[in-house]
Amino acid sequence: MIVAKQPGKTLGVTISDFDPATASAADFSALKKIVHTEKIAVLRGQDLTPSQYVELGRKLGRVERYYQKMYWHPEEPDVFVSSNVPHNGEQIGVPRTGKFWHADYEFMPEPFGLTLIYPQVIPKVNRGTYFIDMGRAYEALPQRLKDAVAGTVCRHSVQRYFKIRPTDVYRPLVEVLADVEAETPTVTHPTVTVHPVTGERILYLSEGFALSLADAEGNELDGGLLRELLEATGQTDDTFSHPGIHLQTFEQGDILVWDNRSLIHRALHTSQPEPTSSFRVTVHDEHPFYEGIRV
Ligand code: 7UC
Ligand code: FE
Repeated sequence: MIVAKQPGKTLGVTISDFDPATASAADFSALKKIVHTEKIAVLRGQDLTPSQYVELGRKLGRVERYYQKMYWHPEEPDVFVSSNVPHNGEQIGVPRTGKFWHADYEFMPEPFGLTLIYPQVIPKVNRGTYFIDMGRAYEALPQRLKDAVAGTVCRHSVQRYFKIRPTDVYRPLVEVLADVEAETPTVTHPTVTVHPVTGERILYLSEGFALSLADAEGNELDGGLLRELLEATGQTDDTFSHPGIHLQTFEQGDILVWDNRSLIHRALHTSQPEPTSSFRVTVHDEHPFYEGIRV
């Protein structure tokens, strides 16, 4: 495999010769290893149909289909569609997804290790996705904050970024919120998780989905600590100039594969509306999401 660092970037590599149709089992393992260590692999020059794309996901592990139908690709339910570009004259998937810091499925009991994004229609002005490596972010915390989070847990929910469904029109928000809590009850994960492959400690929380921290006995901690952690890791920086923030750009034919255990991400803010569409496939690899996870 031809693997190259990205000039001027501290995160991610590009792979210019990965052909999913001919890659061996050893190549798929090597790719996963690269994702676990380099955090982002950009597979260049890809030209896959939605079903070939899902096939690529299956070569990496067990594909997780998004729990809400309104995101599904009409022909391939294992493809999550983020799009504001009509498909055969109709809305396909959901527009403006992920415009907040999060890890995918952070609000679920068992998140998946790998996220793949295959941009289809790429904006000309605002292209790219922001990432923060929360393993490095943990490492960089002052000792005082490392001590404060030791042994704590974090509660996560999709509630603030749940997208109103067409069937929610005219319903009271309180009922929609009750639906969200019934379908995706608030989950608890350790605030600091251990990566099953690299052994890194990761500060597993985001501005979008983290609700609160609690001590080992389940007593909720003062909200100030969560606020401080979000700030220290760059998640409250609306100029996106915090040193921990990495902007990953892409071109037509790129597929991004990233480590959803270590990275949080956020769709780029678009100053003007532009056509944009991307296909996502998500995969559980052969390792637990974090060491000691109860499944
Ligand atoms: O519409 C969205 O921003 C999707 C988000 C609520 N969930 C994506 C995920 O995989 O966690
Ligand atoms: Fe996402």
